[in-house]
Amino acid sequence: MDKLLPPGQFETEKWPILHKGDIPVFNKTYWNFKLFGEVKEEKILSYKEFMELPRTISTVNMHCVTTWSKFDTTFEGIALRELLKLVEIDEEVKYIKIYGYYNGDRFGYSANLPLEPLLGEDSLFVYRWKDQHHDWQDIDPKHGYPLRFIPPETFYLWKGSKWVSGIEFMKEDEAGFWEEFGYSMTANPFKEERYR
Ligand SMILES: Nc1nc2c(c(=O)[nH]1)N[C@H]1C(S)=C(S)[C@@H](COP(=O)(O)O)O[C@H]1N2
Ligand SMILES: [Mo]
Repeated sequence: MDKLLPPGQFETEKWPILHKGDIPVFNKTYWNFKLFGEVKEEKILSYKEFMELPRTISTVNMHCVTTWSKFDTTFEGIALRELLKLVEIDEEVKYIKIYGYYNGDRFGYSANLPLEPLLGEDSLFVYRWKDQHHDWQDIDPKHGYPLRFIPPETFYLWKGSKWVSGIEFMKEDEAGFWEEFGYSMTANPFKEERYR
């Protein structure tokens, strides 16, 4: 993976922890993931169904808007494009919102993203990772276990919802949790799109 530091960022080998609210308790029996919005039929996946989807391993760089960047973390997860095979989305869908927990509210956190750049191997719902200093291990609950999204490195890491609960498919772009507070809708670290 290229190690190109976006403007205003510094490299760290640690993996800092950043979120608002409590870390939710994972319950395999009740956990589910909802695909909804501009779809012909909504779909709800159990934990088992989600984890049976084809898996992808990819190495990515993470850029946090608080200025740290962590290069070359290898993740195992399920690519977003696998989920697109499970619903019939309206052809005018251009954006999505990826939801996650915020203080006990399953849909309390969200981040909006354009759909088209998320069709590659670097858009993953992840549960396992390794890097230069760590062997394969489950993602810690602090980082979003059982499942969190990691966006391509052309988006700041706040677009990577932890403790994910679903995807909403949208025709128009709509602000998520941090975007409502003035953070960028597009959030490209290489263009330093921090705020709007
Ligand atoms: N559910 C949820 N996901 C979240 C957040 C949050 O507050 N709640 N914070 C985001 C922010 S601002 C960042 S920078 C990354 C940090 O991920 P990390 O703690 O694994 O480094 O998670 C993102 N995902
Ligand atoms: Mo962040």
